[in-house]
Amino acid sequence: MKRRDFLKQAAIAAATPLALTQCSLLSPMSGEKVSPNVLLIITDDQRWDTLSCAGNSILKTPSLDRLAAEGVRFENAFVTTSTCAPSRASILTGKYVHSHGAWSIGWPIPEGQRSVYEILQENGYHTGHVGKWHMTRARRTPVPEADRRGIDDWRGVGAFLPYIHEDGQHHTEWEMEQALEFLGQRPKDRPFILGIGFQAPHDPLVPNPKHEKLFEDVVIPPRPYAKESRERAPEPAKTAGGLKSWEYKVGDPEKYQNTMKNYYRLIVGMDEAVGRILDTLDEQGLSENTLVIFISDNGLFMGEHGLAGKHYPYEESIRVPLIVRYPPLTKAAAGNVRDEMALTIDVAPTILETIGLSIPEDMEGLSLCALMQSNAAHKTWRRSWLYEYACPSGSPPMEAVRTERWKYIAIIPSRGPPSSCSILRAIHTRSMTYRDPWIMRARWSRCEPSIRNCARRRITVSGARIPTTPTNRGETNCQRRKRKRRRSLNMGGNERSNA
Ligand SMILES: [Ca+2]
Repeated sequence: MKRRDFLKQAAIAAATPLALTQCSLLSPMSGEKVSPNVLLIITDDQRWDTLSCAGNSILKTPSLDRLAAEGVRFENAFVTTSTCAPSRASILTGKYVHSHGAWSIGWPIPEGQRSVYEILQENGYHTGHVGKWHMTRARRTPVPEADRRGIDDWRGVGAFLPYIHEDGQHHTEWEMEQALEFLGQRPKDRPFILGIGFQAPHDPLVPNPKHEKLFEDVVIPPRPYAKESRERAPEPAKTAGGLKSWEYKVGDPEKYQNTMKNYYRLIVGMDEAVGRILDTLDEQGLSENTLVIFISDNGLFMGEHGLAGKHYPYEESIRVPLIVRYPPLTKAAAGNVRDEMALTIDVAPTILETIGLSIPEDMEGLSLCALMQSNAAHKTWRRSWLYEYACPSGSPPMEAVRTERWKYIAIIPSRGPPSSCSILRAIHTRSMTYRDPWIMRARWSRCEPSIRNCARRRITVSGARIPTTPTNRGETNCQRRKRKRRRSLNMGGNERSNA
């Protein structure tokens, strides 16, 4: 067998789902295997740094901290497209946007693409969805049945509802009640998947009145958003729409304080709702056999880079919280924080592998199961990935490639069909053809100069060094990698420079 064929087969074997015996619990009554349930929580526009367990010293998120302590948190989690519907479609299909084809907000998942709900439904699962969907042209309700891809118990909203309902109830509490009702009413003889699309903390920032006094006496530290940084914003973001958004949200210190505090208050409300749902899983005896995944559909700028939205592939916009808990897999690694790059497209493969179903060949994400089970470093995990954006929203089409240390951003000068965003994609996806990371790495090393050259031909290019950020252990990612390397070599002092 040729080395290339051997490596490819080895890679396929590595991607084979775990044996059911590893993932499933045995029923105490019958002794039979019990299929895992799935709870998929997606928040809206939540930055990665808005968890107390991720180092935020102002915002307290005890429920999500608990989930992280009992599961595994990915501190380098990213969206492959930073806007609502395309990102959610990537979460549900396990594919980049150029593959699933839902390029813009309000676009349904195209026919021929399957959501993870549909796959589980075909395998006997009871499926439910609560809250924001957005992969439909319906803004509120009703959502056409054809757009509810694989949902038995629909409690969804097209896109947005007012945060304060006519009866005075806050939308986050309504979403929580719907989730609790689903858990109470589900058929007890079948496994379930429940998706919750919390609208919080998306605009307009209207918190629950009971949280209005929170952070009153706190001054949120200013971010690097001084007026002059507005001048350094990418040219397309200096249009009237971009300026209006920036002025409205963070245009002066008072606006910045109001924006941040209401954003935090909405997250507090969401965290409380998550706590109630986790408690209900406990009460119903479901926690041990339920895979819980918590992620956001994109991050958000709060003035950084002169921006106050998303779309652009800078870290604030693409980096999101990601926590996974499934006790049969994560118990041995509970509380662990992984620094491998995890993506939205990894969610669906992770669900399928946890359940013991085959991952379809055309899914482009990787299952996170291997990273959930131990503290051991994963030597063959992805070292790069592709970012894509081509949504008619006022921001230009963009592509980026992020490696562990660098990012290449191409802002395409003229608006055009998605096919115009093709150069980085063509190079990167060609290198992704092989799941074998060693082959990919070899190809990638040859591709990097090409990407640089392609990118330089575009109108706006930045090759940005990825900033090292303090982790919740008080050390930077760079220091952490060095510590792990020293530990693996068991010989302190091997501090090869990362510069
Ligand atoms: Ca969003």
